[in-house]
Amino acid sequence: MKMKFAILLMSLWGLSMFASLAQAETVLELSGNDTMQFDKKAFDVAVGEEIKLVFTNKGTLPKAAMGHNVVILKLGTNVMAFGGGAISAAATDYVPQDGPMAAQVIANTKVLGPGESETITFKLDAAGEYNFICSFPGHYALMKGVMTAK
Ligand SMILES: [Cu+2]
Repeated sequence: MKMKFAILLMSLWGLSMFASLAQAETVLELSGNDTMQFDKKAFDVAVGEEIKLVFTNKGTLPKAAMGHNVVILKLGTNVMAFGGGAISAAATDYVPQDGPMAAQVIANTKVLGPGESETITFKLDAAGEYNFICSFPGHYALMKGVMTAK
């Protein structure tokens, strides 16, 4: 009887190991700083895999002056047009919530102040080069990078 229970426990453990392997996810870490820079400009990820992006503002300047966010943009989005247009969405952390620009956003963080961190989860469903930017006014020219899904 005890033996059967042990076997049951072992097989449950095996199942949970398998489940955690099947749900493998990619964890990416990115930060922004007071000199208006991301610490990384390029990531390689797998198509369809769950991506966990941990974004941290490592700066010390006040959020109103040097806040940062991350916006992952759909394939084919014009970064300059999006960055310019996003300025009008101040009430929603410079991420438009309706219209054609909202449809260009795959995922985004809020605008973070000094020392703040936020984790977002998303998937990239097709191979290609996805731009990411900070859409805080004036930052997208410097704060941008590419996430390549293969
Ligand atoms: Cu920024």
